[in-house]
Amino acid sequence: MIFHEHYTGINEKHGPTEVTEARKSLDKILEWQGDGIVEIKIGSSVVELTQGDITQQDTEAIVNAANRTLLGGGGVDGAIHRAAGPELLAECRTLGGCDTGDAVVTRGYRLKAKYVIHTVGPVYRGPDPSTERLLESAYRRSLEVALAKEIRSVAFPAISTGAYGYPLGEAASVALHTVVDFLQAHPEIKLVRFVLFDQRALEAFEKAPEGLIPAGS
Ligand code: AR6
Repeated sequence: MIFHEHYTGINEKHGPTEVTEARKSLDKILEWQGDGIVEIKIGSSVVELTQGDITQQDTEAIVNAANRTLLGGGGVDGAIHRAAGPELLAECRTLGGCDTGDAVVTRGYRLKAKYVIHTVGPVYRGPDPSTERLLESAYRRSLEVALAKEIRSVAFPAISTGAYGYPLGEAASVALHTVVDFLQAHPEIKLVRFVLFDQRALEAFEKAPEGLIPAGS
């Protein structure tokens, strides 16, 4: 029911046509691949859900769950800086930070990914529509930045679900819905891969699309 309420919220915001399209796509999307990857087809694009380490991804860009200083931290942020090498921090120092819900891009240095898109998710302090909008914005701005760089494949971690405390189920629902909406409008991006660090996060993301489809539709 939480998911249904969230879905209704999106409905109010984006209008009925887009939601109907999203519902249709989500309805036939979950495909279980043999190697433990779940695929969701959105037109000619694909959303993948997989368990793993974001620093190892070979997508053109990986997304960093950063903080507003962009000067590093723990979690995904620490892992990405360690894997990319000190040149990444040097470039981040030139950027002057990033607002919550916004995103900026740097090179990937020693990573397989050519680019790192740094976004800042909200700190969770209880259910609040403005917090949810900031999480949506973090995903959407990351994809807008990717589009502007003509990046075609992007890997995301579960933004805000670690140090920032966003509950996994709610975060998964916001993340998937925002990405699906974006890919429907921008088929130039061919692959969005959610790289979930543990089984619990993967399961939350696998459950999210079911919840986005109201019962009986
Ligand atoms: N690959 C994929 N996911 C990971 C990895 C990894 N290598 N490591 C952790 N996770 P967090 P936030 C998962 O805390 O909540 C930093 O200090 C983790 O299990 O990295 O947005 C920043 O500098 C969780 O599900 O990011 C900020 O200060 C998810 O990634 C702050 O933390 C996000 O956890 C941002 O907090």
